[in-house]
Amino acid sequence: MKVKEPLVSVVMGSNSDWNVMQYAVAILKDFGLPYEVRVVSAHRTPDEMFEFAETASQRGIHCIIAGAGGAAHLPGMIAAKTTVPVLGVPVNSRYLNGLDSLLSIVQMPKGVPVASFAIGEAGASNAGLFAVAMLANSDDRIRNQLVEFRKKQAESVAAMRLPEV
Ligand code: RP5
Repeated sequence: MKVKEPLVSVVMGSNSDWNVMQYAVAILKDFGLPYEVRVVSAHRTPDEMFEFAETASQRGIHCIIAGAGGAAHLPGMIAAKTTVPVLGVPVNSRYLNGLDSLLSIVQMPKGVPVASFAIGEAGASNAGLFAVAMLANSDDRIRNQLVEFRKKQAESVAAMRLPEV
């Protein structure tokens, strides 16, 4: 889905992050939230990253979901250049399985926060749901959708059956 006025921005340091970040996008899509998706690299395209972060607020972006792997400085650097809330998703890295990404994102020094999520698919999906929850505060339609989503999850657990022992 591509719309003119996105409320949520999903950014990632490389197209290799898409395997994980697609789960955030899937949630935004399911809830019908207007979003945009792009690749912005903190170390390879720093000027574009600054421009993106500096203009996010005036473009009406309510929150930014930023995924990165390795020395995952993208969420923190974006947060340094905007007051729009940044939700950081640690992407599984090639050698340290995303532990490096997690620590890079979660260990922001005091003063410039980044909300940190779990490594990989769960983190990306939950970042999407967190964005939904933020927007639900001021939109009854979204809030009702979120309540329904939680209800369906609860029903799926209630319907779970275990093998006979
Ligand atoms: C980071 O480096 C990206 O977020 C990605 O997770 C990682 C590897 O990037 P590629 O070498 O796959 O482009 O900037």
